[in-house]
Amino acid sequence: MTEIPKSHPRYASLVARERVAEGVKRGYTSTQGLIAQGRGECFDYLLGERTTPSAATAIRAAAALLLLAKRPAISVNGNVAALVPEEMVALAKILNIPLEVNLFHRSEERVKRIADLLREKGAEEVLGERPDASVPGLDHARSLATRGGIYDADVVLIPLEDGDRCEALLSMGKKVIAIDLNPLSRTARKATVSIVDNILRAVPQLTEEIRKLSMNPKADLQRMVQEYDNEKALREAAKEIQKNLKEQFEEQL
Ligand code: PTJ
Repeated sequence: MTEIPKSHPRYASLVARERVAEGVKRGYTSTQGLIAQGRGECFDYLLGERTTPSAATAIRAAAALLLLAKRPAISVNGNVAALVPEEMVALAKILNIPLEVNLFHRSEERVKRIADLLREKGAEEVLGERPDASVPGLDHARSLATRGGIYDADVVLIPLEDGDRCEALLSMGKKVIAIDLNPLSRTARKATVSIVDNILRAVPQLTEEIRKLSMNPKADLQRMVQEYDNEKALREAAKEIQKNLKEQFEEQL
């Protein structure tokens, strides 16, 4: 990987870019994943590259939803594997559930490489190499699912994807948590809880929030989920973008 000096003003963003480029070289990430990263970077810039108050609220609601779930599941694609493999393993561990590799640009080789990477990072169980079920209504590889994993889950975390799987999972009666920097994406707009934040910041905070809330009474968690309004959170994210842009330009005038 290219050495990025810590003093570089765009250090975090450049390191993330290097990780995704390295993911392509090592065969975890699709070449299309580079474009997805670019789109994410752009929205992160507009949001001010920080966890906004509305994203923090969404992270809390997502933590409560995952703690209340009977069978939560976590989906991992090529970008997620390149950016936060250890952090996804830590999240799966605190929830005591497997990770499931699910790819849009699926190749068996890439699924295996990602599963091996997650195992190398300490994952106890990785699903997705032998899918045995299919999410109805989808005619692409993302429909592939595993019984005991995404297929039977009541709550599914789907980071970094924009498409029709969110709706298909909702149609199966599941609740869906998205992590997506683009508040306008189809997935963000349809999900039960959309965390509009960079996955690099969101996943460690989600794990920490789960740890903090794990001793809370069930009624408290239920209240947090009930009080959460995804449409409102997305409106807030759009307002944060407007506010940030305004401040940036006012400073320069
Ligand atoms: O590995 P595969 O084959 O499953 O493919 C993965 C990609 C990401 C290429 C595929 O799912 C795809 O094409 O996704 P989209 O439609 O580009 O959607 C990705 C979404 O993630 C976009 O809305 C981006 O804004 C968002 N995004 C990108 N990078 C980040 C992000 N959100 C949070 N954190 C990021 N670092």
